[in-house]
Amino acid sequence: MSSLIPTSTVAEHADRDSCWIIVHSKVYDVTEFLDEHPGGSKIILKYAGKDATEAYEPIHPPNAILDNLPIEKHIGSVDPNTVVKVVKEITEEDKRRQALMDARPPLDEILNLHDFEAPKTVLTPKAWAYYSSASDDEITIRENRAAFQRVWFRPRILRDVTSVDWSTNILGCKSSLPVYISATALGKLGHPDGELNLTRAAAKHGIIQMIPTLASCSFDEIVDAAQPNQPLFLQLYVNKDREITKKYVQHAEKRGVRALFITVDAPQLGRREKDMRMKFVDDGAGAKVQEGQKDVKKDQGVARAISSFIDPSLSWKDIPWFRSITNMHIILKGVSTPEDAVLAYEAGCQGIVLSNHGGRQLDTARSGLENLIDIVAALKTKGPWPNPNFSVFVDGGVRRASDVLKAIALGASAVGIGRGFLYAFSSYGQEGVERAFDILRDEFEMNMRLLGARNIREVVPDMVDASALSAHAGLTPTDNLFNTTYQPLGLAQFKNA
Ligand code: 173
Repeated sequence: MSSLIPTSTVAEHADRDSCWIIVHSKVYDVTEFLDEHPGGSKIILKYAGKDATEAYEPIHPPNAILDNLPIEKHIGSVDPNTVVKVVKEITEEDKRRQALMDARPPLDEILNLHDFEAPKTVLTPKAWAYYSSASDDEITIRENRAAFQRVWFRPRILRDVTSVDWSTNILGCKSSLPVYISATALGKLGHPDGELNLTRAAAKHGIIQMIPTLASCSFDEIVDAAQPNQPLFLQLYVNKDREITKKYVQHAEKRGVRALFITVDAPQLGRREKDMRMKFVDDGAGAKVQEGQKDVKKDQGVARAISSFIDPSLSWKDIPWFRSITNMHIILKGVSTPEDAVLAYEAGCQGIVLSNHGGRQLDTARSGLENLIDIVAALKTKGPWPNPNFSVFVDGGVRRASDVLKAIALGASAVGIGRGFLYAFSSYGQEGVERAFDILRDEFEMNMRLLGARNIREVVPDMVDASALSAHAGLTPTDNLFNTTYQPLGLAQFKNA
């Protein structure tokens, strides 16, 4: 074993000519990486010769260094007891956020999933920009909500709805709601416990969590926090190095993950301008441009900065390879057309998620809800319906049990919610997520009674009128709660504004 490096030695490498940093007691020589760093060199240089763990952790997946820094630059370890934590100075912004945190609405006054966005300002501006942003003009993220409002209920009456049951089965796993937690990256941007808030809340409430490839917590930390036999799914970004992907997938299967959701709508990440602008402000990038530096990656935002490993060459030809490396269910996440839905079915997948990635990828892509109609019609021509071997999920814009019931009536097996739960734990930790589940449960009870459906199987196509769903122009009532929480895009900022 190599000997420990004194922190005084690390401190000698504290500038652009020789820059070492400490992360989780490991020492890295990042001198040559400085100009490669997607977040710019300035932020690394701030920690040159020092411990950067606190700044690193919330915005990097756990293996970011392993994936990006050649092994010979991993210099060694320091004795954790000797590391002087760089005490982050408390800024005015931190104080403002703490005051807001103290004044958050009490949890029992949070009555719906939109309410979790009311305290959005407790998030750092960077977190809010990353989580809330969507691509280009953010038309699709808003359409995801609006689409639900173009479907109307046709409730049935006098059906003895004394007892109603909204539990279901998702890919062979019991679920207390017809809802699963969809994958969202970088949970520690919102809360120090990151994705573990979801894992713990899901365990208590019988909900299934989809673990993101780019979680802030490591895959094993999340699985370790789960209860024995707690069902978990895995969202997969496919690495250009297929050996890495193979190892990751097989490890997940060994650890009991039940289904693999391969993201297929992100060969390149969308331009999320709120996120990109935040980067501009944070790094003082405007000033750097004036200094004549050409650090082209600095305006890419958090997500783009960490997504360069994703393989844009992924194709239908790869599906048999996935089948050959795992026995988990394979679901394609991000399908939008009947053509691709049928190809997925014929390729032997076990399901698809009709998703536009929360409006973060191709802007003006249609909503998953709207696509559901044509896709179900196409699948009906190919096999039994409902098909016990092929599930159709929808995500995007779901905030209410009524939204979920509309998707189920139109043929979805279950529905994914990403941001709703992300905001719940960002503002209130695990308790927030549990509150979100309770709220949904209440909404399911009421809506199913009023709809005349005693269980999920009784939520049928005749219970909705979707005739307006494909009308993209026309009057849709204003969704007041969503409009209050929705933050409009801003224009370019003047310097020193
Ligand atoms: O939507 C996203 O932000 C996302 O999927 C992602 C992809 C790569 C890196 C980080 C997040």
